[in-house]
Amino acid sequence: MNAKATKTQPSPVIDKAAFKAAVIKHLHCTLGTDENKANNHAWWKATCAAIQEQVLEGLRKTQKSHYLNDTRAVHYFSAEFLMGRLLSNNLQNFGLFDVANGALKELGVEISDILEEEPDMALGNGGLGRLAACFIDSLATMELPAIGYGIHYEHGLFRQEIKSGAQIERPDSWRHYGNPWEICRPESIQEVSLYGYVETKYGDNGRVLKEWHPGSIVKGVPWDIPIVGYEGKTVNVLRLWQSEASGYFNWDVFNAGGYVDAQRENVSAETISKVLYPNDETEAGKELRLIQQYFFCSCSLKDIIRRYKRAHGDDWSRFADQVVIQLNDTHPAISIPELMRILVDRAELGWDEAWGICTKVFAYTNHTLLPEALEKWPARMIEKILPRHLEIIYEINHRFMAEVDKKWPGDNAMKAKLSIIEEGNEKMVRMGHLSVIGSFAVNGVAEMHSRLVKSSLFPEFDELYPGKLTNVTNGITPRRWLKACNPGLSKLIDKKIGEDWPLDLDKLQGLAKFASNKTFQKQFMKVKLENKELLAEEIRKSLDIEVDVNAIFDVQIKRLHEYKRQHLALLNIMALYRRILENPDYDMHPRVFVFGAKAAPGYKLAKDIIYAINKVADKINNDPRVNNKIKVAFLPNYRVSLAEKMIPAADVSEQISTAGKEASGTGNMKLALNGAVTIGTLDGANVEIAEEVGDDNIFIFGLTVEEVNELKANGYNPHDYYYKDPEIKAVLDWLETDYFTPGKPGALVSIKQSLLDNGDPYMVLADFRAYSDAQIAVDTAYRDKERWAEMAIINTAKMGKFTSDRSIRDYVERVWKLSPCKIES
Ligand code: BZD
Repeated sequence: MNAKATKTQPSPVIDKAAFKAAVIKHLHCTLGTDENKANNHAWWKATCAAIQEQVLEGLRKTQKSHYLNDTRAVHYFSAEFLMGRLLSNNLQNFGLFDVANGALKELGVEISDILEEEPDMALGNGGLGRLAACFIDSLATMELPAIGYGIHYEHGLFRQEIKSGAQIERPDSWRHYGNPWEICRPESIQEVSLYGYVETKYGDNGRVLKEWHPGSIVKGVPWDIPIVGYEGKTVNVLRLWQSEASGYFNWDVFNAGGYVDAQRENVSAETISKVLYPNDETEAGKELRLIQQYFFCSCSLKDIIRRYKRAHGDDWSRFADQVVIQLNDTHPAISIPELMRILVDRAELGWDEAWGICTKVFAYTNHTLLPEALEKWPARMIEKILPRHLEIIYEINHRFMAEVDKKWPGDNAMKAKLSIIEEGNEKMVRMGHLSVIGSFAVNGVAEMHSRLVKSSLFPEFDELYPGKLTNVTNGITPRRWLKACNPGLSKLIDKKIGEDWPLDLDKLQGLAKFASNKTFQKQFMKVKLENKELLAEEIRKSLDIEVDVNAIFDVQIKRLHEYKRQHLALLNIMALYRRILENPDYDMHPRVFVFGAKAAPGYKLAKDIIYAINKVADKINNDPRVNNKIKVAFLPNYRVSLAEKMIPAADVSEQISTAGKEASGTGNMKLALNGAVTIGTLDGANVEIAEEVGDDNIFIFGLTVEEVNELKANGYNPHDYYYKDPEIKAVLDWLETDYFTPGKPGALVSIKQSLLDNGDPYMVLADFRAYSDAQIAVDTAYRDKERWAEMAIINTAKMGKFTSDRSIRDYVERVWKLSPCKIES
């Protein structure tokens, strides 16, 4: 099987004149305006409508080919898809970007202006959601039959405003003026049951039958977003479910008594898909969140089964041959008991047959080891919302406990450890255990992470199910994250090595031999400089800060979390500032520290860190003594479309998480691909990036996982570092004064407290000196312009491994066993 796509630049399906005519037609007939009246928003919509004609044609052909070939397909279940904008991507993938650009120019419209009109589809928090978006791009590009299933949130991740330095959350209304890409499919509405009770009956042959009498039923309305593969041949679908009231109310349940109060507490149908939960890496345990999960899983499974039955009727024997479902973390894990319910209670299959199917259908990806992020639901909550599912979970667990007993006879501690049910004050259902038990494959997202999944998260499962736990290192789509976002560099690469690298990223290797070529270095760094000029303009517009484009652009973009250690970067900035104040001749190359980060609204310390970065920025940016050696820019509302502007302009990529905490990271790959040099710890995929680029082209510092564990085991005391290192002490003490927050002493003290009184859980102080020294090494390296250019080029050249096409190829070979399907025209 060769799922690796091969060809080069897509050839345009229509020419400039035809595209121009299509835009005008839609301006007139779809939007009811004309060339004289149209504003940028109308031009944007008309352009989308023009390309959507091609998109829908591709979609129809793809669906027909998949149907006629009765293809096995992967169903990517994810509560999040962080899609960003689609217009530029769709134009690129059809090879129509230049055509559209030319057509719009003739109409007096700048394409860059209208691209800015598109609201981001921010239906995700961060890496996990963006990974899903990159994966569906690769799946379509590689002509693999695939559907993404998720939730049609009315409000995506909140919009971040910064007021007096602090994060304010505002609602995101991405569909407020209509979304030109999505297609509503009322013909495929599904119904989802909630609440109620389970009745036990006995069938003719004494078989126990369970009937769930739901308390309420909601409708799931599917919205399809076409996903255009590069070259525009396969157009797959992302199907997102929106909840609606069905009008069903079970008077039976109501009259059964005792339900009056319970019903009053029930969530209303429309709220289910109202808003994306903004917490990453913490589990909130909210009822609505569980309902969201069940809602989209149940709709999606029913949709899959409907499609399967159309081809195979009631013959379940081929279901697992046709269907594989990838669970993006445990958020869709409730699918496992839901499929069991459908098979056992509805299709009336025996338990063993049903379980046999189930465990051939599901595969699970783990994205975190952080204990607070591992999902657990109170059994009582599941019982209230999904009473039948709790019974099924107990039955799965009962049978699993028998397996455990066979392997470790009489070992009750082992049973308690591996059980799906965590006993305690309140019984909890461990969704990770359920996912491992109910899946045929489990993967981590980078070599090191997968090793830790095996050795510290699920070691006994690895023993019990040898070969089930595996690795698939994450990847990113080079179409969005180089070709589209960095046209200058893309064109330079095209000229140097040809145009087929977006489909075969290993081709970038071909740049390595030019890494020491002075002319190529100049060309490469000229593109970088132009990208820095664009970002400088963005910083000026957004923050009214002037930055020097000859400074080092040092970029840290990711969710704000203690383990990602934005505060380590902040402490170093403060230390540099202090060095300059103590010695005005302190020798450093000017540097602009650029941040982008959202904090979960309830994560106090994360918000305090944002506030601190902004307050320190205010002070430093306006202090003439700094003499422009340091600028700090916190760009508000970090999102996909902002990342597309920041990444091409980065010289330095900050990947400084505590070793063992970042499962993979994907921003690290995007930045390196665009020629940024990484300063990072040996964590997540940084390890693999270092392997690819070589030790001379990356700045690795800090404790290793083993050292972190050893230091913890021996009793880590951050005070040791505070008292031994005068600079650490001075910088932490500074946070307690009102130097950065005039008139408000103590406004930044929570950071100091977390690092001293709270034991510095992520070992910021232990890594500070190594980090600060590594930053001096970066500074020195940057001053050697040629050496730096060589490093930057090598970084781009060696990122072939991190295309999401390679990740998908790994999934196809190790997990999904899928074949591509050619689309007949
Ligand atoms: O997943 C991230 C990890 O932190 C990264 O290391 C990794 O690269 C990516 C992709 O594998 N995890 C998340 O992004 N997690 C969430 O966004 C999330 C969302 C809701 C609930 C829990 C976690």
